[in-house]
Amino acid sequence: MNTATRVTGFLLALVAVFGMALGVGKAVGPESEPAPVAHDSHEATTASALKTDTPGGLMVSQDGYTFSLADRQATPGRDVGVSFTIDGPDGKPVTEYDVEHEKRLHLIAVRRDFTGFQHVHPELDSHGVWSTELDLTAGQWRLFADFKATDADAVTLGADLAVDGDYQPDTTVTETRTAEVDGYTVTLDGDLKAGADAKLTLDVSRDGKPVTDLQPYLGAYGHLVSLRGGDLAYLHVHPDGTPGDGTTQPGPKVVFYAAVPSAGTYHLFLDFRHEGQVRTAAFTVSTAGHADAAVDSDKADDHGH
Ligand SMILES: [Cu+2]
Repeated sequence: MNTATRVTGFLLALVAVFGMALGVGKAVGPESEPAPVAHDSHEATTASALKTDTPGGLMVSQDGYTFSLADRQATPGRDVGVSFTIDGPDGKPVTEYDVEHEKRLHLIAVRRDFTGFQHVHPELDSHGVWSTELDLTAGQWRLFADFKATDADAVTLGADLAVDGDYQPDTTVTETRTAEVDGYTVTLDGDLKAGADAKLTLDVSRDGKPVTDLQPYLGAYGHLVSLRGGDLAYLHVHPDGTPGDGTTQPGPKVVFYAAVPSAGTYHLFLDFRHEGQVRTAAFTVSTAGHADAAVDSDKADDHGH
């Protein structure tokens, strides 16, 4: 049972007790007419007060759309064929999508222990079947389909893919603010804040020299995917500023404003493009203060390091 469910249950119990108290008050009062039943309105108020936006990627089905993998199991390999459909409210595969960030669907694959990450753009056939190839190692993988069906809201659905073989999960969680990839060094500056926008500055250099000619990738100088430690809640963040807007520089710094949903540890993956190739830099950062701090951005500020 998750915290929200527990809290809801507790509040509903309170409402029930409160309702009974009202009933008792009425019963022993001067007028012995039946107590009005107020449960429904109380419950409705309580439920709406508790409703929070669920982060993306936690559900396989949402708003009538279902992420349906052709196979939930795969064998490891460099070019493993993966296909799936997004089934719509009528139960049939969706064939009409809106283009977002230059693509109709973004597929992110991450091994659940964060040791593998890929961001690919599958091909859609006329029957609504998406196909791509992934580089998969043995282990439990989470696939995220980030898309907007035509005439519907954008949504990110998540589905698990089990990849055969023995593997040792990497359970170490180490704060990582400097990433090395193919001779590039990317540093991350800024602190995440629970429930509030935090400015994150990513700085790209190669051989100690700042990279000042980043290339637009999918309409931006970088794409940042944030996955929450523990459940892989998904957040896709775009940089502040657009290539060609007259003020946004092509590096070495790329600025993002990210609002993570709760206190905790987050795994961040930056996709950037330089000299025609897209690379991914991976970071691990916790919200300011302690990872188990209350979900309260003011308190998180007080604990800042
Ligand atoms: Cu994409």
